[in-house]
Amino acid sequence: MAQQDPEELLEMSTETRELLEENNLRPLWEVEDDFGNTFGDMEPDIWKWEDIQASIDGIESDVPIADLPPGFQRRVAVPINTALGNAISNTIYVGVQTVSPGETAPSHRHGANALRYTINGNEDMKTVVAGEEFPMEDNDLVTTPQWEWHDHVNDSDETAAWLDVLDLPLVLDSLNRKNVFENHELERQPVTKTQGYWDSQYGRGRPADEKSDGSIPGPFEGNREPTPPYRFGWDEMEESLRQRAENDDPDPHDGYSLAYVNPATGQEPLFPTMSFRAQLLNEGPTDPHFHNAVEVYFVIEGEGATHVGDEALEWSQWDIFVVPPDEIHHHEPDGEAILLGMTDRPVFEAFNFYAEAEPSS
Ligand code: 1HN
Repeated sequence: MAQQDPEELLEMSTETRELLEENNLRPLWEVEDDFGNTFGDMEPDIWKWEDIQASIDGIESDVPIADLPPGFQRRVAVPINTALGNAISNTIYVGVQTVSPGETAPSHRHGANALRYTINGNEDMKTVVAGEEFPMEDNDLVTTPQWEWHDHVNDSDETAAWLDVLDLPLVLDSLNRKNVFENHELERQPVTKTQGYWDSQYGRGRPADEKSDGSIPGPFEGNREPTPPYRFGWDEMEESLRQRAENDDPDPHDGYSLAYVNPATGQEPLFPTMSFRAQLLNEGPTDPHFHNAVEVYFVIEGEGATHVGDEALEWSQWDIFVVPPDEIHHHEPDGEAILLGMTDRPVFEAFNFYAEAEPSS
């Protein structure tokens, strides 16, 4: 970044320069492009499921969760964008986690927002969030909002695998804060709600009891995060996607796209920091565009390629890939495909800083 141009150095007397240096001051023209840490340019990249699978199988057979160092016990393979060195992007983290039959990933809570997107699940694999057991069936998405206790309990006879998504690099790297963290005193938090409780608070029917002062209480009775604990069952999401494909016009860039809305607001984004969409692509290539937000994709089903600049990321089921900011990209499904699209766009929108455009041809 900002190199010190000898001519710029000439603009100040040695005396002035020393004076500034002694007082920890610098002239703006020497720092204007370099106000702090910068990340290397993120590269487009893809992690193929067969490689991820081999890796998670390997660590599953080598490392029982109980053998992980106390403190933070999760068995996860984490895609690393080599240009960054610690995660897939500088805002969104993804990892692939496994829990073997009979294992528990112990209860803890933290400041970062998280969600699970189930790859290999079943009704006896449960992620317990805020007192409720949420079954993790294939393609279900379950939120773990900030500071809610969560543990993962596999009462089935099959290994479960899912995608973890957190806004962790945003907290740790971009904002340079700690992910405030606490372990529960118990391995499994007490289950204090019946299954479906959080849906009774945030689903289509909601508490309506009037209080003595005439007001109707808000549904949220736990911590006051902006996003509730919630399970988006895949059956309903897929049905809505198919309805869109039957009746609506596709978006030129995203195909038939369905937002996971925040149940508290009925709108995107699901978290203040991350937005999620299921995208059905079945009408040939999408139109190229670019934007300043990052996009991370997980392939729910189908095959195809996403062209990013000069590169073609060729994907099939359960691959994970990343489209860096400002890169011109478009999708080219081979027949029908469904992608889970994840983006930090809400962070840009909060600053009124989001921009997208189509390339001038
Ligand atoms: C976490 O809490 C989980 O609860 C998974 O399953 C991955 C990565 C970084 C920090 C916290 C989980 C995580 C994580």
